[in-house]
Amino acid sequence: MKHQYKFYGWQASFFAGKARGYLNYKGVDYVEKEISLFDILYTIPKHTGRKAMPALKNKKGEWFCDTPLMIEELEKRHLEPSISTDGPIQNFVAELFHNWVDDCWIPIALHTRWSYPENYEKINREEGGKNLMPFAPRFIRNKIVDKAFLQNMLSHKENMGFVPEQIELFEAWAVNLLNILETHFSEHGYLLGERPTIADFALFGPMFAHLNRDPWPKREWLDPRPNLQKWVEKMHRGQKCSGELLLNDQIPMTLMPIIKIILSEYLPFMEDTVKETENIIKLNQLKSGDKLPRSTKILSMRMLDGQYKRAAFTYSIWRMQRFQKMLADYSPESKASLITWLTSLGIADFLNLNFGHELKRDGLKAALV
Ligand SMILES: N[C@@H](CCC(=O)N[C@@H](CS)C(=O)NCC(=O)O)C(=O)O
Repeated sequence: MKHQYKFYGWQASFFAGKARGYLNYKGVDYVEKEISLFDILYTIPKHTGRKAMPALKNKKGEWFCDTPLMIEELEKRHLEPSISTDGPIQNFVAELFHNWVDDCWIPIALHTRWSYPENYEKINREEGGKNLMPFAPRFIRNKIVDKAFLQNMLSHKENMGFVPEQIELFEAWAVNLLNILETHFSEHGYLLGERPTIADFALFGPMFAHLNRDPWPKREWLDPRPNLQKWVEKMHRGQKCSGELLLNDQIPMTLMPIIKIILSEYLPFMEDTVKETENIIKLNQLKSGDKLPRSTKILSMRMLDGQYKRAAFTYSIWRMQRFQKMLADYSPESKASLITWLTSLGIADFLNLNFGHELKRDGLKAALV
C-alpha cells in the first residue's frame, strides 16, 4: 500500500463524508476506494463486523469503523491541526451536537434524497451502479441498484417519518435549522469559532454527501444560502485555519438557537427512547450480551409546534451513554463550570439522567454489556 490509509466510502455517503472531511482537514495521507459489491458484502464485514461505510484500513492492516470511534482513534495518531475544544462547555456542546447530527440529520438526508426522484435519476443510480459493479453493462447495473437501493430506501420512509402527512412540518423544521446556520456562518467561520471541531465534521457529513450534492436540496436549500454553502466547500477542501475558537469557553450566540432546539427536542426524545429500550429489554428478557434491534417502534419527537413520528435508534442510546461517561471524567472545576451553564439553560440534571442498562456498540445497533 503506497498511502498510509485506504478509505472505503462513497461520495454519496453521509458518514463517509464526515470522515473524509476529517481526513482532509488533518492532511492525512489516504487513497479513496469506491466500495464495490464485493467490498460491501465481503471485505468490509469481514474486517469491521458490519455492512456499512465508511471503513478505513492502515498500512499495518488495522481496520477502523464507526466514525466517532474512527476519529477518536485517529486523534491519538494525528495530533495536528487540533480539533479539540478549549473548555468544558464547548466540549459539551460539540459532542452533543455531534450525537444529534448523527441521529436527527439521517431523516433529513434520506428525505431530501429519496422523496425527490431527480436525485436518484440524475446522480445516485448511475454512481451507485458504477461503484457496485464497475464492469457490468449499464442496464444490469440499473436493475441491481434499483433493487438494492430504491426499494430498500423507500422502506425507511415510514420508520424515519418522511411520509406525506409529516413533510410540511419536517421541511419547515429543517429549513429553520438551515436559516439558523446561514446566519451563524455569516458571522463565524465554523460552528464554535474560527476553526473546526467534531461538531463541524458531523454536520459536514449530511451537508456534503446529500444536501450540497443531490440536485434537489442543492438547488432548493443550499444554493440560496451562500454562507452555509461556502462553509461546506471549505470543509471539503480541508482548508487549513489559523483562527481560534471563541475565547473563555464561550458558545456563539448565533449557535444558541440550535443548542436550545437540541435540548428541548432531542433530549426528551432520547429519554423516551431509553424508556422504550428498557421495555424491549424487559419484554424479551434480554440479558448481558444480547443484541437490541436497530430501531424501536415509532415514537414521537417534538418539532417546532408539532410532533414528529419516527422510530429511534438504539445505537443513539449507546452514544449518549458514551457522552455521559466522557462528562463524568471532567475535573471538579470543569464540572462546576458546565453545571453553572446548564443551570442557566434549565437542564442542570442532564449529568444525572438515567440512560438505562449499560449498552455497547454492535455494528449499527447496540447490545447489552
Ligand atoms: N454509526 C456509523 C453509521 C454508518 C452508516 O450508517 N453508514 C451508512 C452509509 S452513510 C451505511 O453504510 N448504511 C448501511 C445500512 O444502513 O445498512 C458511523 O458513524 O460510521
